[in-house]
Amino acid sequence: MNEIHRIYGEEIFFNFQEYNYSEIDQCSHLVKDLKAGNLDGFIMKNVFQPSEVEAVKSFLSTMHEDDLMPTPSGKIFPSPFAIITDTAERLDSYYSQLAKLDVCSQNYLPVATLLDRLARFFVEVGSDFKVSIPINKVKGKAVAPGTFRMFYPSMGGLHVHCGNLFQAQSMFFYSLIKNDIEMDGQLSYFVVLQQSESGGELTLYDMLWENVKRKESPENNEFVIDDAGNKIYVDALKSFAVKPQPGDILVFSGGPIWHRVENITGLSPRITFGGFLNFSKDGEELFYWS
Ligand SMILES: O=C(O)CCC(=O)C(=O)O
Repeated sequence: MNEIHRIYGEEIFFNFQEYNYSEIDQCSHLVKDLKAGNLDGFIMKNVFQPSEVEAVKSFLSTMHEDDLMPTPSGKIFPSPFAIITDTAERLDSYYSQLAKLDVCSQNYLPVATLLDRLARFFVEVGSDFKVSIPINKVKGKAVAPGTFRMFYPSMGGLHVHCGNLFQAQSMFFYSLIKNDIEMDGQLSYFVVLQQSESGGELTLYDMLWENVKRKESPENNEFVIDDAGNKIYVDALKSFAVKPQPGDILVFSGGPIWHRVENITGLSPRITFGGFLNFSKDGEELFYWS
């Protein structure tokens, strides 16, 4: 059988590594390495068994369309923090969606397994940190640990972005968080539940937040704007691709590294459960959320 290449391209110019969940005992330093900048990303293979992945997908297929929030390239559940812009109403709507995820995890073992294993995984790879989900100080409740993201074929994937841009755009959300989260250099994570047959890979560009902090519009997928005001066309940049497989978890420096999810060109949607990670300002804690 041909070996599946999860990290590929002419030149892998960031430090991206692959591990297997069977060797998790030796991986407790990975988050520390990401924080120190010695590592830029890693794929932990086979964190979930194929039967566990299938069970979560079966659960998703039973969800009501109304519970899935449309996005430019598919659907998301529960609502992402980006919807909390300024009003209490939006905060209520965020929490009413999140309550549905809580109900699902109480009633469906596969969802509980997903959330529990993920929490354990972050402790395993981030053993130097206290790991938790941030608390919203208005509601006194944790925010979402992650979101299910469905990317449908031919809808364009996820346009070029980096996490620091999102964090800068969502100041209101962060002002409502009790914990002291760093506002730069966040990490991204996602669990793959279904890969598209073609397309859907994550492209990482040789371009960092320290030089480029702007886009013309969120929709633009061709160029970004550097600190001197020049347009940088992403197709002209060096890049490589990462395509973790169902059951794998990818964690990477999505805050500073500009990246995008390629258009899905196969028939099957790409399905992930993911979010972001960052440290407390004193560097002692690790938070994850979406
Ligand atoms: O959920 C995904 O697959 C996309 C992840 C991503 O682009 C990000 O975390 O910034």
